[in-house]
Amino acid sequence: MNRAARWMALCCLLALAGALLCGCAGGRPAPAQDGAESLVVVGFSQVGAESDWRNANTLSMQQALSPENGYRLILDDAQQKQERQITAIRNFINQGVDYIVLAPTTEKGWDTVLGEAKAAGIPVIIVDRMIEVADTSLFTCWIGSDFRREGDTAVAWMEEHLQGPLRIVHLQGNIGSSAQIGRTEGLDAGLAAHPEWELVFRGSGDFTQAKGQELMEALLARDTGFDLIYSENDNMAYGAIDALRAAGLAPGRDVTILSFDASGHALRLILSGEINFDVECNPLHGPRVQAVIEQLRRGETPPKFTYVEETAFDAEGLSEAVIDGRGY
Ligand code: GYE
Repeated sequence: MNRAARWMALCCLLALAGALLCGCAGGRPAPAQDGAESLVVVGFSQVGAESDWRNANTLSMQQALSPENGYRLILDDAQQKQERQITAIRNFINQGVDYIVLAPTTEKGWDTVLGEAKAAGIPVIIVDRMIEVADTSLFTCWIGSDFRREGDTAVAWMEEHLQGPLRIVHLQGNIGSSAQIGRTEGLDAGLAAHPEWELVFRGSGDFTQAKGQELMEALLARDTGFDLIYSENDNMAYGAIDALRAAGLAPGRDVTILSFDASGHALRLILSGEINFDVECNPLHGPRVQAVIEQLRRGETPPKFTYVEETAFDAEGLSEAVIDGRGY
C-alpha cells in the first residue's frame, strides 16, 4: 500500500467507527425520509361509520389533519361503542400523541379516562356531541351543534306547515347522545305545547338506515295510523322511506317526513318530494379542529365552546346547484 492508499484506508475506518458510535449512542434518530418525525400526532376517536353525516365528518378530519398540513392522524372507529372509545383513548395516551380528539358516543362516562389524558398532559378536543363531566378542565374545548335548537327548528316548521291533529312517529338516534337528547327535547316541547299532536310510536334506530327500516316495517305490520315521521337523522329516514314504499305508501305525500343532517342524498329526496323538511347539521369539523390545534400550538386559548352555524331546508329555494355547492 502506498502512502495515499494507507491514508484513504485510515479515513474510511475512522468514518465507519464514527457512524457506528453515533448509531449506538441512542441519539435522536435521523429524520425519516418523509419528514414524519416533525408531524403533529393527533389521535381521533370517532364514534363509528353509522351514517352519511359520520362519513363526511371522518373525511373532513382526514383532509384537514393530513401530512401535507403537518399532521399524522391516528383514526380509531369505535363502532358506536363507548368502551371501544375508552380503549382507544388509553392507546393514544400510551403512544404519547400530541393531541386527542374525541367525538363521543354518549354524554356520560368520560371522567376517568379524560382524567388519565389530563395526567399525561395531552390536550383533549371534543367534537360533535357534548360530554358531561364534573370537572370541565378535563377537556380543552368543544366544537359542535346546538341539537336542542335543531329540534326546535323542526317543531317550528311543523307549527307553520301542519294544522290540526297529527299522529307522530319518532325515530330516535343513539340514546344518551347529545344529538338524540337535543332533538328529542325539541319534539317533547312541541308535544307539550300541542295537545292535538299525538305520539303514536317512539323508538331508537341508533342513527342507522337498517334499524330505521326495521322499526318502520314493524310499525307498518301493526297497522298503527300515523301522519308524520320525525327521524333524528337522514339514514334512519332513508330506511323508513324504503319501508313506506314497500308498503305501497308515498313518502312525503301520504306521510310527512322530517329529518336531520341535510346530507346531499336527503336534499335530493326533498327535490323529489319524499322528504318534506331537513334540519342541517354540519359535519365539516376538520378545519375547525385544525384551527384550534394551531391556536394551542401558538400558546393561545381557544373558546371553550363553539357552536357551528346551521340552517334548514324544504323544497322552497332548493336546487341541484345549491346541493352541489355544499360539500357533503
Ligand atoms: O346527526 C347522525 C350521526 O352526532 C350530529 O350522529 C351527529 C349525529 C348525526 O350518526 O347522522
